Amino acid sequence: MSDYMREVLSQPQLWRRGALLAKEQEALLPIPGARVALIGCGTSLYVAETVAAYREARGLGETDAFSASETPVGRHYDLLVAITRSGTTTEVLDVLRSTQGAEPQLAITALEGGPIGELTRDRIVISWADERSVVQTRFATTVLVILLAHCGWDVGASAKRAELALEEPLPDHLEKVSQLVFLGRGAAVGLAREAALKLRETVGAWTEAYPTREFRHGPISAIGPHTIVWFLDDEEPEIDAEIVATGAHCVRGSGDPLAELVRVHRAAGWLAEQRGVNPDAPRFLNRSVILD
Ligand code: F1P
Repeated sequence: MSDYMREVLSQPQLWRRGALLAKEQEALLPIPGARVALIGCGTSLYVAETVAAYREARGLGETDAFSASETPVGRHYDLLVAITRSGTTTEVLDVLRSTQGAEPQLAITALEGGPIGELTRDRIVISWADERSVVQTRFATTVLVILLAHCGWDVGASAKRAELALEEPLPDHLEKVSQLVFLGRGAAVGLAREAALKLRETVGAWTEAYPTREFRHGPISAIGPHTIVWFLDDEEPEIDAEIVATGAHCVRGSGDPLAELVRVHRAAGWLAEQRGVNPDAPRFLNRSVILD
């Protein structure tokens, strides 16, 4: 079995540990009402987007998410949360360096020490969720559950649902389609983007992701029998008929977007196997992007 698949399968168990850690580390996590910015690159950016949408929807305070490289200069937040598995990503370290002293910072990482350890005082280090894979799954979703649990997400229910997602049949037509489009609303938008990234990283698939209501505003023109449109949540069921009318295949899962992401992780592993691709050796991708 690939490292990638082994790590995918370990998620529900790690999520339960993550939910406990959220309680233990409560003092480091954003207090209600605080203005918070979350930053990251790649997978970590989509984790940031998901948490930002959920926290704000729960009325816990203004929450922004930025790609580390595009973090606006000169804004003030009560807390800057940097998410980075490797703890070495240049753009993330640059933001931490340039905002040091201006606002409190929290790093969530898998790395003990290293550059991130030198730069930040407050850290949540989850080396037990680290991965051998270049492609992130369980580190990212464990960070997600720590931050979502802190905002009231029922992680126990998602972990149970994810256990089923590890067994459930994968969607039909997976092997035949050439385009996969992921949709969702609210917190599921970031998860849809993460789902799309996973299939690009593992099998180089043509994937896209949008907020569900955005999909009618152009992207729907490009789909047809060659497409699976896969919803991470159960919102907006009335759009399904419009999708089916194009000839595309519509997939909806349990409605729990975190658990559905796990089904997407499995789909990526399965597709890799079908196509003879090694998910542990993604094309042109490194564990961390370190710029000169
Ligand atoms: C983020 C990242 C991942 C990507 C790949 C390379 O790194 O860009 O999103 O999937 O694994 O690294 P990090 O800052 O979270 O270590």
